[in-house]
Amino acid sequence: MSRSGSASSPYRFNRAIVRTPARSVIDGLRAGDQCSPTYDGVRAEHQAYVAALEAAGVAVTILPALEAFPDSIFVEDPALVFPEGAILLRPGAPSRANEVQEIAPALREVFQTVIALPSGVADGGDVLVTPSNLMIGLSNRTDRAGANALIACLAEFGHEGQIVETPDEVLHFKTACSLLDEETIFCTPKLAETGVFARFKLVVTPDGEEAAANALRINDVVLVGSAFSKTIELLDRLRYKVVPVPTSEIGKIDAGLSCMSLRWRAA
Ligand code: CIR
Repeated sequence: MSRSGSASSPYRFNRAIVRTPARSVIDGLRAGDQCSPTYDGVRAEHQAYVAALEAAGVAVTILPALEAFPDSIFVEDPALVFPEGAILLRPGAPSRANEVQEIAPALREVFQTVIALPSGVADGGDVLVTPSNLMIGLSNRTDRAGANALIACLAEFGHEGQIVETPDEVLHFKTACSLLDEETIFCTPKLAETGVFARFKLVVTPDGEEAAANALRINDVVLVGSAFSKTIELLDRLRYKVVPVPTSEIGKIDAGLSCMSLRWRAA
């Protein structure tokens, strides 16, 4: 397969939804004891991200900030979207559960079919869309009940789900991996060692740059955190068109590049 991808490829997008960060983003969840990001820093990173999506050919809908939900900038987690419709998820962090009601009206405006996960918990950050199926990582945010319920929801859209394990000490499955093209995954050495990506070619994150694994392929480019110079050099050498985007502030609250948008290809 070429590095550009076919029309139905999982990274050909022309629409995206994002949400403006709230001032409360400084209180966003984090697993470690990292210091808080600044609001201005997150806002600047968010603006750079939206500009990168637009430059990649995506029309971006920007939803208003939600002060009551510090992590609501991470719209990837409460829903999954496809050209055929959307699935409202059940985020695993209690403080994020009601983000679903907040994003639902925006999804109902653009998708004729919107279904809701009936049980369990599941975050969009645990779902990696590949050309052949959707890999669903079990994590602290996605349990087996949620993953099984999600597989049933995916079937309604004609998609297949596969349950996999998320390595310990990472928030979401996609914290540790991303799709570079239809046959290549970029992931941490720890995730590579599990063998879960046996059907793919693998590119492994350089030493000390494991956090770069949450890159984002959009159309012809790969967005990569701008602090990850070894990753940028590596992917550049492999002839990907790399677009560095700043992520050091959102990184303090365990986020990366996929988290800040819901993306799909509209007809
Ligand atoms: C959280 O813990 O939920 C947020 N601070 C970060 C969410 C990142 N989302 C993602 O990886 N999909």
